[in-house]
Amino acid sequence: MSWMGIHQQVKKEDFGISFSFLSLFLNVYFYFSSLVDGWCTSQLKIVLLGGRDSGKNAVGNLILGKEEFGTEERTLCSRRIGKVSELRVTVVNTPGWWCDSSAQNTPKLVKMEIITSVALCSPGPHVFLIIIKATSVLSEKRRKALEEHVALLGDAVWSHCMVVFTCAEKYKDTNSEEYVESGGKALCWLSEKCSQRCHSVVPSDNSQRTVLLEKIQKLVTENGNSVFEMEAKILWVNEEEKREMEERTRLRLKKMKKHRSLIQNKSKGVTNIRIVLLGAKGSGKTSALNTILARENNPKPIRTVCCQAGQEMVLGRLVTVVDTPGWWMNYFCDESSNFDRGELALSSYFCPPGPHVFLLVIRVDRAFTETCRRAAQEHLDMIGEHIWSHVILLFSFGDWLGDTPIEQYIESEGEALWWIVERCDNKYHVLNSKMKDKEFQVRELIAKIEKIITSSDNGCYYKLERKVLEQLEGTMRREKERARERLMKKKKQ
Ligand SMILES: Nc1nc2c(ncn2[C@@H]2O[C@H](COP(=O)(O)OP(=O)(O)OP(=O)(O)O)[C@@H](O)[C@H]2O)c(=O)[nH]1
Ligand SMILES: [Mg+2]
Repeated sequence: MSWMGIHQQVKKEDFGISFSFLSLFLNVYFYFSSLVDGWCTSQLKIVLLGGRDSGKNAVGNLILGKEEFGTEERTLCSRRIGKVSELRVTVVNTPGWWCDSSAQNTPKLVKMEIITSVALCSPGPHVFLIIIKATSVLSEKRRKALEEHVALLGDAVWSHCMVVFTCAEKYKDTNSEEYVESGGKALCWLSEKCSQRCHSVVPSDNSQRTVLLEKIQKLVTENGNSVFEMEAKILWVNEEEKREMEERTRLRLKKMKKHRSLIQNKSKGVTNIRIVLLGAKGSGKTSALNTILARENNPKPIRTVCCQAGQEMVLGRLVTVVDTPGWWMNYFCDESSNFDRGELALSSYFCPPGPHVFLLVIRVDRAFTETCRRAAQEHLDMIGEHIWSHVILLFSFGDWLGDTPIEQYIESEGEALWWIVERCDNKYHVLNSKMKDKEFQVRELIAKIEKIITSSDNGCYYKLERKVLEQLEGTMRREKERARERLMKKKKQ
């Protein structure tokens, strides 16, 4: 098989789970590919870095001159190879981070992929393009997030970096110097870090490709055609962590497959299901309620302040879902307001005689840190001691995972998430509230809930205690009374 034949085969590939055979194949490929690269001087290897929605896909497409990268969110690197004049160009796109989010809050999966991008350009990339949306302000917080994510590749990376501003057609006459000048301290810092190598493009305008490639070529020449060589230890540790994560993922997938077949066999006719949604603020609770009850999602969601119950017939069952105000992701129980704590404690009473399950909503597009874990544990413990046997983890933002199995996210995240998965007896489900056809996701969730209900003789719901209810109701009534009095007083004044 010719070398080009091999290149054609790997031309379009997303690199996620590389189980043993694939891993072996890739290693052999990279080895030989690096030999070939040594002989061939007309090579250009580019890695795209940047926050989410910064325009990485569009810049990749502009460089390669065709629609090679899709617009959907991804957790994995994707590599495309194309020919530009006599140059063989490799472009590796990396998953982006949330612009305001520190590296600590970025899922481990994404961080591992950013490092993997270098391995996908063996023997190393010539250039890293840092993509920034020209219209977004690079605040100090965003600058710091960018610095932390680029730092994953080691200090030496900066001499291979160039900033690319992506802008709309109407700004095509604004050049990069103007962006830097008007962008404040943070952008000046970035420009300096990249030795003033900045360029602005309108990605939809193909005529801008040549100038962009010339700028890239200039950087390559300045670096004496050398490629970026990452510290071997970083790559090695990353490879090792990935290998271990893949092995754990394989085992978990096997276990869950067995589990799923048991669910299908066990399902019995349940006519009434009661659910309480719990989770951090903005985790996707209200969207989950709408998805489960087959309601339209509000295009401009508003924060849930008080508990609210919704009820619909879903797949032949009467389903009640209680939405709750959440806790701040990094706040422990004593830092939450009395009001929020009261609402959480009362949530079960919105679906008498008590919920069959609590769905603990966790976003998969964020890291699940030890602080998140402690916050969740403390708030759930506050609701009730015996709550845990009724908790199912509901992973929201399933669309962000793309084709990556949730098991890979779980296994990459580490101890804090493993603890909570274990605490919920490995009961979890993924929800993608942005998907058009959501029925199959709900069907599977209901099957999982029914398995919990039918596995116990007494219908197995979380029973409410009259005494606690009376106490809580009394407290809430007194608070409301005081609030009313204060309002009257204010009106009089
Ligand atoms: N892409 C994506 N976005 C989602 C998903 N679920 C929720 N969102 C978005 O996340 C944001 C917060 O969602 P909500 O459902 O309002 O979250 P919440 O937990 O009810 O928030 P609070 O009521 O403020 O605690 C909204 O902008 C949703 O559109 C999902 O599965 N995928
Ligand atoms: Mg809400």
